[in-house]
Amino acid sequence: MEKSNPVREAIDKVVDKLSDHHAEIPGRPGSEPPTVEEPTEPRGPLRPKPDQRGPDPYSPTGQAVDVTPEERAQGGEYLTTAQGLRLADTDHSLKAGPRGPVLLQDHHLREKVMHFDHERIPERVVHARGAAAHGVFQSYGTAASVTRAAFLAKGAETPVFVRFSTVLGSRGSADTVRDTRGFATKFYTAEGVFDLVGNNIPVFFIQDAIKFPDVIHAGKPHPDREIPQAQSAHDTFWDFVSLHTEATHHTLWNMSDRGIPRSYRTMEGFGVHTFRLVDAEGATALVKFHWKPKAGVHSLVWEEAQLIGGADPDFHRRDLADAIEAGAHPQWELGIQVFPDTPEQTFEGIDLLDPTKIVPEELAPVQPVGLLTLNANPVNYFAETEQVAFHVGHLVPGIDVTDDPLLAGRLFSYLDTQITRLGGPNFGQIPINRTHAPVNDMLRDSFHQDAVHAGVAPYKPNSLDGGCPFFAGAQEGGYVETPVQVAASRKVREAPASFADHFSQPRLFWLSLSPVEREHVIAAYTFELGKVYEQAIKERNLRVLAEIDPYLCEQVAQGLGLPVPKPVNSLPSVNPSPALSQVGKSWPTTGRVIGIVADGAGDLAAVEAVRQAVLGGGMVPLVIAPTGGTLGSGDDAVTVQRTFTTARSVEFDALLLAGTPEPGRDANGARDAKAGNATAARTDPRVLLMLGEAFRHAKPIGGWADATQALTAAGIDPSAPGVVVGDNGEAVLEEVVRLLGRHRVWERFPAPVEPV
Ligand code: HDE
Repeated sequence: MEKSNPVREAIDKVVDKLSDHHAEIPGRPGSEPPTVEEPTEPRGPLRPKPDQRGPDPYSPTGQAVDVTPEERAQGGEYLTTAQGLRLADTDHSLKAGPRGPVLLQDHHLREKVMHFDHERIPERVVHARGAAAHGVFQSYGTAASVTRAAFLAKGAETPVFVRFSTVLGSRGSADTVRDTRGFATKFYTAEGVFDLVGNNIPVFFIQDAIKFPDVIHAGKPHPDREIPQAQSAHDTFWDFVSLHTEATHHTLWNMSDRGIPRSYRTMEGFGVHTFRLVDAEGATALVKFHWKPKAGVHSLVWEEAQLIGGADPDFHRRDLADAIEAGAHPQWELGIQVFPDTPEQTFEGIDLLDPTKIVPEELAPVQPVGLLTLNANPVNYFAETEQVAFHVGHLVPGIDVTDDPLLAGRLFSYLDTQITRLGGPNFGQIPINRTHAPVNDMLRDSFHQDAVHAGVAPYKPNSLDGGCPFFAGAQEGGYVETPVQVAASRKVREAPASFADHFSQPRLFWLSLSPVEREHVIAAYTFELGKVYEQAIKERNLRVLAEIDPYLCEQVAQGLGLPVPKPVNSLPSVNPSPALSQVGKSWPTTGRVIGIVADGAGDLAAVEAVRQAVLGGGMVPLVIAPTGGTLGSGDDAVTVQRTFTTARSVEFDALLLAGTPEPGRDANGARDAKAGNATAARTDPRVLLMLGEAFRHAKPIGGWADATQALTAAGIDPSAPGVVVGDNGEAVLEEVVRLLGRHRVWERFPAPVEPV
């Protein structure tokens, strides 16, 4: 009789739970190899995966519509035309004889090709490449003292749709480029849609919306050859940012590790502008919005980002979808920094209307107000991720805008751009954009009008529709603009004097980084400016760096082989904000990916125990073996997810090496020719490459039994920091997971030589 083992039982429970999700996903841990039969007769569509929930079906006027899952997906037994006519053939055009000319009367042919010809819509002019997910926002109620927004009341739960994006690249570009990331959230609140359209960097390149076309024209590829794609490492970008020095702060963030996030799940988000909150009595406060990832703020290293750009250009998109599918639902806390709404609109001397400035958290703590959980992947990329339209002007009672001149321009742009992108003013009727609040507007007609409006008087005042619809005051949940005082002044094209400070906050950011992060900044500037052709542009950028920090400037100048310029101004005196550094903290490891290199002759029971322990810890184990299929056979067989050919180190947050007890012997110590071969397989150049990269990228590496052999063959000192070798796989895993909590083995990066 089998002995009961409580640990084993606990693990089995987790695996069972995960298997529910994985059961239908070929090759995922815990899944059975699927058997897809060749269909021979009509049958219903495949059941949607549990997490494939479509957007909630609402009619254009807000009523819930009852739609079966089959109706939402491609469904039904027979192929039809768009008019519902059943079709007998879609493989051949109608012809006058098998070799004869095609007949114009073939409606199916004309309809099919016509529709295909128009499948594409213009991509977003910025933020074209993105990935999105559905989720829920649960309010803590802590913001209720400063805002009357219903979705921020205690216990409120609001459906959301979040789209992450890169800014510069086109829709088909790679995910891991150095760039700012968009973090846009649509809250389907009971009072109407609220959109928080933010970025993963808390400041922006420009202070006034009128400069947006300039900065984007400079950042996009060169107009003649349309290169480079999705990167800032080129002349026009560096030309602009060195001449328009209000861009310095944002550019410095881009050159820091923030410009290459590990995952969308490990990014912070920022509303950037200051917003105005209004409570039930009409009292106001100024706020900045922050998203704080529960998984911590983590980045790639530059070489890793570049390798992934080739090996898996969809890395971030895949990571988000996989995590959600596996049940490791990403979470962020929404937080607010609250400032008194004074006539000056400054806090501790910082101009709150200047979107190139942050307020350090040490001066104004970020107060958590609710929890965002992403729990469902889109069903259809085009219908949801591509067609979603965010707008900073989608506000709800209790949230209002300020006079930030960048925000003002955005209020125009986000409506305007949809006319070209989504083909007309009715984009709010597209399912993903529909509010969950009842709609009763007097907007009529135009392209893509879905509604059949009843009533004869879409105007006010009217008597023919009984005077309907009526107005709602604040008491009825109406949106009433805050009657803030507007300063009487002359009409000018000018910025306030405080906007002229372009260097104090870049220096603040620089000083807040750990030595390792500063070295990464230096390497990034050296790389990017190294790609610039014009000497004058490089020199001008060095002059900008001289205003931030002499060491930064010197190091980059040295890398470029150029003289070090002297600063024009004395260095601003600022206090660092330790909250801005990503190094030195420990974080949960849920959802992180652990590669396990194994082969047929190793101790498969140990491999399976480690695999289960990784799963039990809420992480994703991927077994990497010489070939696909399974390792071993029968009940003990371990499913292989990656082969030496398909795996690359960059896919994993940590790497484990399952050793063979002794080269040339099997798990029981008996001589075994196959075991000897297996050891050779683990010194395969592809495995050594994987180990070398994982080591260089400062990832935790673990191994047991004879794993030292492969480590040595890869040129890795088994006693180096973050390399864990032992006899027992599970004990090795425990230590590796502890190291992974710090994200990287920071000690492994070359020690900086910065003078104190
Ligand atoms: Fe945007 N921005 N932006 N932006 N932005 C767009 O809107 C614009 C700015 C941001 O996933 C566009 O629907 C202007 C700041 C995100 O669909 C467009 C200015 C911040 C997204 C537009 C800014 C953002 C956009 C393109 C200067 C961070 C993607 C397609 C005044 C706070 C949303 C679209 C998504 C998208 C204009 C500056 C974030 C053209 C004129 C600052 C996350 O309307």
